[in-house]
Amino acid sequence: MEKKLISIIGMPMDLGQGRRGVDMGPSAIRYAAAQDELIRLGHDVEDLGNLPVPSPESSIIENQNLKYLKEVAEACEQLAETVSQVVERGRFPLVFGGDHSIAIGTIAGVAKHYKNLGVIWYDAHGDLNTEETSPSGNIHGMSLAASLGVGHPSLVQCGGYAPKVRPENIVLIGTRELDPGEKELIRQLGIRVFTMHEIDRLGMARVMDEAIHIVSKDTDGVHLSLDLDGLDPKDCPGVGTPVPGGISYRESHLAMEILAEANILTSAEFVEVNPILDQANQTAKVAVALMGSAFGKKIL
Ligand code: NNH
Ligand code: MN
Ligand code: MN
Ligand code: MN
Repeated sequence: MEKKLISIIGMPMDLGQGRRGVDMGPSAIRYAAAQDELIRLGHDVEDLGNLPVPSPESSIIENQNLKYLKEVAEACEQLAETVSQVVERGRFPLVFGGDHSIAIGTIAGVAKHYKNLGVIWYDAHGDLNTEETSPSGNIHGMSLAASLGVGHPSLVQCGGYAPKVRPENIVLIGTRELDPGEKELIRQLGIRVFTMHEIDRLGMARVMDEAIHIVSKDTDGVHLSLDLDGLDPKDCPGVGTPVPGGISYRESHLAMEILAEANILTSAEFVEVNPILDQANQTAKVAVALMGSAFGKKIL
């Protein structure tokens, strides 16, 4: 892989979901030596530090169906601005979460630089809820819907424009838990979903080949949004909403290696690492290992 100019941005967000600790995700990923790993692979890496995100103690829930809406929306606006500046400087935005609500900001910052952005949503969940369909009111379960232009205006309009992505340019990988409203939206929009069933049946190599075909057809950029709960909880215990029967460590490395070979990524985020729920920072270490593969690390 050619040398990439990478800018790390930390987003210590935990307002988009219900459990404390995911705000320490960026520190945990840094502690697992993300920057060193990328530098070892020959890339130019700068770390822009963390953006300020309010804590739950200094915030109030005004709407149980859209918890911390104002705070999440404001923080995502800031992230969008920072990410956009990184792209303008010709660099690759690499965002460390934080819960998955931050994807609203990352994608808002990236998508305005592309005519058609492809998105790979690597996750146990669809994150395709709205305030009407969400069982929890947690915004981390709404971030892909918002990027598609579906949901509350404060989220949908992040960055001042909408939608960010078209349904035909996104793929979900590793899906195994969808709420009824999410299934309906998937059917309505015709989104391609590679559930665990497809991964078991076709194998990860074929799934990635098909996924890459979809996200790179008629697109000029591809964003990887990797929720660590897409992996099996045995490999990644440090996540807020673990779902058994997930993508294995090896399958995930293969997926990242195939992405590196295709060389299509223009931005990425690694989210939902919760060191409080983790075992000896294992989940952050997996995140860094996968980053290595996505950025060109080979065994031989
Ligand atoms: N679908 C559930 C919700 O919307 C859970 C979402 N949790 C996630 N998403 N971790 O990736 O509340
Ligand atoms: Mn998610
Ligand atoms: Mn998830
Ligand atoms: Mn397309």
